Amino acid sequence: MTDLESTLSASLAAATDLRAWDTVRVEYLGKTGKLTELLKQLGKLPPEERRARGAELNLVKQRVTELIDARRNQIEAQALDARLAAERVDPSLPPRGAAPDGPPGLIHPISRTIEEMAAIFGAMGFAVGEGRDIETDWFNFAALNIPPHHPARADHDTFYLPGTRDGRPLLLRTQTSDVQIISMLEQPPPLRIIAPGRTYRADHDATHSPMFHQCEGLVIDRAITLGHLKGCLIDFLRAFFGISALPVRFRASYFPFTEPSMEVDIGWNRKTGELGAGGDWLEVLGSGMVHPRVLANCGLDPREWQGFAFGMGVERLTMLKHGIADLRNFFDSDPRWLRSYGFSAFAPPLLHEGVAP
Ligand code: 2U9
Repeated sequence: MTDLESTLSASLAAATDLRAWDTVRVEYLGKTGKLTELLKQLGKLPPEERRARGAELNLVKQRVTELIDARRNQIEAQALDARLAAERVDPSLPPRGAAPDGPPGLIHPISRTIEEMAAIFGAMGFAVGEGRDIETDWFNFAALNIPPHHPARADHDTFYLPGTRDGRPLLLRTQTSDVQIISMLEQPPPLRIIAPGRTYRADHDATHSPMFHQCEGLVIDRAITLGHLKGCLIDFLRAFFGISALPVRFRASYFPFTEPSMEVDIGWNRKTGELGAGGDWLEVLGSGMVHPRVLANCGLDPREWQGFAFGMGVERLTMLKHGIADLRNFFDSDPRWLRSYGFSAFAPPLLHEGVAP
């Protein structure tokens, strides 16, 4: 090791942050740095000495660069360790202001259902997408082939907001379909996404809340058929309700954004409310093959790409799964209710048995 390298090592050891490190780097490798100056001297040597000295200095330069780079990595790693130690989060701590021996916080059943949906569809290769609660009428209606005079567009059903974006009226989204529209516009197919999130409709009674949650889904690929739709939703419903032989029925319906469209029912017993058997049918979600006009609106050629879509109400599925009778409970923020219907943050894994690989 040359003298230059030993003094460099000492200076680097003394540099404990990136600013000090950079000063040392410039002192050696900068335009007028120690090593740069030595290299400049080469030209003044007689040709026969220049070769040997040049080779020697190149090796020194290589080692100096290695020492300097290694110290940078070390400083960065130490800084990261310090940050990780300082920012450690202990999720088992009671919330600030709560009695230290008070009850722990619980996961709201709506959040839990969304996590379960993400886990089940995630196992089938779906990603979770996010959109915007405030949308324009193009993303919420026009792109979805919902015509200008469709009743859903009326302001007694939809919350319109003052102002415009891109010259189009603003509203609170009535479905999470903006997520799929954005994905189709921004990402090349194939696509598999679910879109859980808040939605809004001008409706308020025992079974309707002006803000509620939906989870929609979309698959776009070549040669996607109704068979894929049925297999996917049957697997989802059986996994979600944890009933491996849950009867599932597809019933023809109509939505402007899918053709054909189908409502999906599960078997239950109307008298006892028990799911899975009993000879009665209960509607749980809507679905269909994406309308060619919706694909074209998002820049996809319907002769090349097909897909299926579905939509479900998160509150409704949560009420059915856990026997919750009144929708309003979800939004009352009553800790006594949450203590009996909430989920521990440390609850066991989200996946039920029986999700198709
Ligand atoms: C794109 C194309 C098609 C999503 C779909 C439904 C059927 C449906 C309701 C269920 C209960 C909403 O919460 S609810 O009131 N939804 O019946 N939704 S197909 O179709 C799409 C979505 C995005 C681009």
